[in-house]
Amino acid sequence: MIEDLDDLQKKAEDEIGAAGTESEFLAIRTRYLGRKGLLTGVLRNVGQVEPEKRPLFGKRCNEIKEALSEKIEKALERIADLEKEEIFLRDRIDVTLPGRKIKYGRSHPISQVCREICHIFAGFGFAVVEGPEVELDYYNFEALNIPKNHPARDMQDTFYIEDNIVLRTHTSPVQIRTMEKQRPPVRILSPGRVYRPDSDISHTPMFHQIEGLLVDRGITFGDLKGVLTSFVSQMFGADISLRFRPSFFPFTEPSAEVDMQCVMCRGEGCRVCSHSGWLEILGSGMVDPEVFKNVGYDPEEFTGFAFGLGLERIAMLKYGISDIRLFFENNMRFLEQF
Ligand code: 2U9
Repeated sequence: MIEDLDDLQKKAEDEIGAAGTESEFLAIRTRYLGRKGLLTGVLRNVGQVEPEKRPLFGKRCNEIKEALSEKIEKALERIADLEKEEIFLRDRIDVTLPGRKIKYGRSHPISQVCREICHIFAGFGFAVVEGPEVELDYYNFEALNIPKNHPARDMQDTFYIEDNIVLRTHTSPVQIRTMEKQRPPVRILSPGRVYRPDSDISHTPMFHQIEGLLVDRGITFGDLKGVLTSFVSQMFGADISLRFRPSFFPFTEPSAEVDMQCVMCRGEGCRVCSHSGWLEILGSGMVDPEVFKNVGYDPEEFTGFAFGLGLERIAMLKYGISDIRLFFENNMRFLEQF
């Protein structure tokens, strides 16, 4: 029996000597020292050994077990060390290399201008409200007092999805939806994308608008002038003069187009302002009583003003850009300038 143990140890040590990989060592460990291993099996059969030889037999068994175990564990440790070394060599970095420059992103100029305008009007107490870009004819035209035969409703001026459904041509539907849900006072700003089938140096089929609406008791044209004048002086400079030209929109009465002194030539006359000294920047007016009736407000009790401006136009004036299409080409050399 003891001789069998010597053979077993010799065989195991030969196998350990020949093994090289982690899985080979683990297999040897299982084969000899595992729960159903050869050495474990021999120990379990100690009852078959003559009683006087049992202590010696047990001692040998344990010695062999410890010796094999130690050899295998050492080999496994060596393999793990080698693996670590390999990973270290593979993943090591050259800390003396110059760092890679991080490219910072930035907001699109239209987003920057939008945020700036929203910020100025937040100072007057206006809240930002958004709404759907695919709109019902009712919200885009009907509720805004735009009659059935109005040219703006033409296929040439509006993208139709279906008979009754359009891509909104302005953000005014948002104000109608808000007034339907809420009683005055209303003080809202609605920025967003709008769509019109136009395409040239100053028109793109999709562009951005901001519209504002203020409704309360006793609101006058004087309030409109005060708010818009303060807005322009914060946006373009305190010394910029404004002029209000009479105009017409179906949803406001009276209506006015607002021009500011040319920011390029300060009113002297230049190419940008077509030598007039003035730049048109927004449209505005007192909300038409018909619009109030459509949302269930009593026009005898409430008055209000509204205005609308094109963000691309404001950005073009602010930064001296002459072609609107630059905003949509994603040319990095253009965008990096803002
Ligand atoms: C409601 C009532 C009235 C919004 C207004 C304008 C005048 C206007 C243009 C500016 C340049 C459109 O982007 S643009 O082409 N807008 O001139 N917009 S008054 O009036 C409203 C809006 C909502 C309920």
